[in-house]
Amino acid sequence: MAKIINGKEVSEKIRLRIAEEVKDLAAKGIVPGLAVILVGDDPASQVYVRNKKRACEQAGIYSESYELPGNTSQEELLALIDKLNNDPKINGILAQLPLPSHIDEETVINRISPDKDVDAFHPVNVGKIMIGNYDFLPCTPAGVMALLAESGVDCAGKECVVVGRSNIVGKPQAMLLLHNHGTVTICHSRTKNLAEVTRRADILIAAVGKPDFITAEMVKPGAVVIDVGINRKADGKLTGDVDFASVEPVASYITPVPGGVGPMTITMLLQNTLKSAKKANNIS
Ligand code: L34
Repeated sequence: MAKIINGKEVSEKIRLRIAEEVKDLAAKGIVPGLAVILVGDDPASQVYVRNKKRACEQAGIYSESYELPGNTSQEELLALIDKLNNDPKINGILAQLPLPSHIDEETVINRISPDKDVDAFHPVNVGKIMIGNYDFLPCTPAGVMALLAESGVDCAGKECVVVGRSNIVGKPQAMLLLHNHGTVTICHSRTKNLAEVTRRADILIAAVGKPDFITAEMVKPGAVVIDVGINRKADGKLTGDVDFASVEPVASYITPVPGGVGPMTITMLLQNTLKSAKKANNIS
């Protein structure tokens, strides 16, 4: 029987600390500000953006949200980003992904000022993470590291296997595990004998985007299993990349979906926005 890592509970704890710091800043006349841009009406993105707005409110962070129609042009979106880059009320800018197919995500990410890039997707911030001297950590991988730390799981010397190689999760996740002294393997769709590799993992991170992809046979008994996936089944229910029912009895720790990594992604966004506001005001 695995211990369930409760991402909601860990999130609440960290968000209280953030709210305290925001209050201290407010006493100095500083209010951190986040702008969230959503283009189109993808229902999942709408839920995530709503959760982000609510989390800002609860933490005392000022937020603006721009819900733009699906036919918004790239030029219009870039013009909005330029405006927000120059707005002193705004410390963080986030363009919710995925963007509609007529908009080039890389162009949009590159346009956000690295100083306000609270997603840490801009090449300048990605490069800083590679070197290990960063301002912002990407929210989802940072959320995973915070869950591990809060659960008392030490990565040093451990076999860490990341399944998935996206720019948003897999690649930066591997780098953060490496910074924490893990021995890191990244698996992907061309990996041979995947189950053999995942079975080596002391810490297994699933970020594939395929429902219930990681099954018990792929998990070493006693492994720590972190499920980054969030998939919607036909009946509308959420499920992760891990087949929770079969893996839970094998693992030592496991995160649920929902209520695992998802809330932590938002918590790390609040943390980055706070950090950005402090940096803009020369507060360490
Ligand atoms: N730019 N795009 C940008 N930054 C991000 O950090 C994201 N991501 C991912 C998608 N696109 C992005 C998110 O915000 C995924 N993501 C995200 C955020 C919040 C939640 C899940 C994914 C979340 O709140 N999850 C809840 C359940 C929500 C529900 O009911 O659908 C949970 O408990 O997992």
